[in-house]
Amino acid sequence: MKKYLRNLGVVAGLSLTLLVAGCGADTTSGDASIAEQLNYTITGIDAGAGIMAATEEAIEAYGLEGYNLQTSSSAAMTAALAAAYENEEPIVVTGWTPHWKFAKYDLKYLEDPQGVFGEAESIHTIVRKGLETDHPSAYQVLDNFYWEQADMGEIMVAVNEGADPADAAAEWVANNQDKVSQWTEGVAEVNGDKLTLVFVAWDSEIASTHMIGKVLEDIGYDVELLSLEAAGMWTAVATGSADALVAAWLPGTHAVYYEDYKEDFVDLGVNLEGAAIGLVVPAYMDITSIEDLNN
Ligand code: PBE
Repeated sequence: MKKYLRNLGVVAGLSLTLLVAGCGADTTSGDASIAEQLNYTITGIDAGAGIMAATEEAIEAYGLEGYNLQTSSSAAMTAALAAAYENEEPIVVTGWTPHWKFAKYDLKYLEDPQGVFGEAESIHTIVRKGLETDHPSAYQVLDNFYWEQADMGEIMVAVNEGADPADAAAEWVANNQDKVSQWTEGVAEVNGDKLTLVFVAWDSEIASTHMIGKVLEDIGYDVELLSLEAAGMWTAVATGSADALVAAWLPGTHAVYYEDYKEDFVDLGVNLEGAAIGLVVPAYMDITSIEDLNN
């Protein structure tokens, strides 16, 4: 009987500890290290994204070996961010700009003193060889396409608020005929020629691909938008099974894909400037640098 009581005491003590540990999963907790608070987890996205390879490099470079980079998807990452943010819980995600999350939440990039995530990036338009001869109108529009972060942001925010990407893109095109007409000016209309645009379901690329697809439709193309993994997207254009992508993050994020295929596509240059990738945390977290993840 005595022994039984003692065991009960141990169990009660244990559950109390568990309870306390459970409560400790927020940033105000006293003793848990940053790594413990984060459960040694970096919330990632799809495996083929350049930012995932960069994060693996960062784990190595900053000695974060205990951490696990979780592979998921853009949608799962933003869902995890939303849930943590709502409860002011610690979280670190693979993040990038442009992205609607910075408009919706108060977030910060962790400093990257070793420069693993590189400097500012540009997003390029890449087309298959032969597109200029086969579909000169599409080639010209894709070559002319250039917009600003705020433009892409309008579509991304609308989609995040529940709009269908095609509807949000069409609305942006309707409201921005001054810009769109600069891309289409003097371009001959076509009559139902088929075009395939490939992209990855990253929020930024969902926005840009639907937008340019709508512009091409408006000059008469029959446009198919195909969502693939990152490697598949690059392969499709390099092998000519797709016509174009507007989702090439350079010079860093997609360097591996670019190098692999650089003889096999045409780079039409920048369509958006000032993009960036890195590790992102809510502003309420009391850390400033990737190095602090070791604390
Ligand atoms: N991203 C968005 C991609 C490129 C566009 C940053 C998630 C990547 O990491 O490959």
